[in-house]
Amino acid sequence: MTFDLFDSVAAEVRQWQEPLAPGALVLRGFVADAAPILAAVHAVVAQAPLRHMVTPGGHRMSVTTTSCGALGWVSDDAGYRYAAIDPATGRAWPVMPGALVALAADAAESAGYSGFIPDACLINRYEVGARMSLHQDRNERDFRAPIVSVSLGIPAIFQIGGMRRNERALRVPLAHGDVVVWGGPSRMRFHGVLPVKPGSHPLSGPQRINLTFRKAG
Ligand code: MD6
Ligand code: FE
Repeated sequence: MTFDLFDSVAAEVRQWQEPLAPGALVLRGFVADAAPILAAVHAVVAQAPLRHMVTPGGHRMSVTTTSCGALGWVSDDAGYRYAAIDPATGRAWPVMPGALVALAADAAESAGYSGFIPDACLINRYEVGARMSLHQDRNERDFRAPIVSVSLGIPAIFQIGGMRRNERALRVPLAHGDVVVWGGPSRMRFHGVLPVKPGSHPLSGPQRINLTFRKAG
């Protein structure tokens, strides 16, 4: 007798959904096998390096960022936008690996958003202390598609607020393998990440890796 059946049942019962607001939820433990996802991320980073973007206000962001897919997210003194060419390399962004497209589509489907095909995947690396202040995602052309945000590595506290910056935000602890999806009536909610606390994860070391998938174009 083997424990295969037990293992697969155990893997499934560690996945559950937590509603956050209408159209927004956390898929706990959704990434069942993170190793191929992180391998795909490393392949992208080898072609399009992680770098600190600068906000239009001239502040260097604490996270390092790259992208894959037809469009990548960029920020500089001219503003936030999506671009087909990586300004760091002068080349198109790397093709979005199939494992990432499939993960995003599966997560969206599980959250009730069928037919989600991302054309942009932002990769953010948070080292200890890195954060992202409350903001809305509003540079995408079509707000009907949700945002799918995958957390890997060390934990972080995600904030999700209302449609105005000054509305009180929920604090949602996110662990390795959790996926947050927000769309529909929650698509324009302010959100952010509190400064990441020291920690270590067997697959990522002292880092949090966040993947955000969008339909940007
Ligand atoms: C996160 N990132 O890194 C969430 N939004 O956990 C974002 O919300 C985000 O990285 C807009 C543009 C870039 C981002
Ligand atoms: Fe965002």
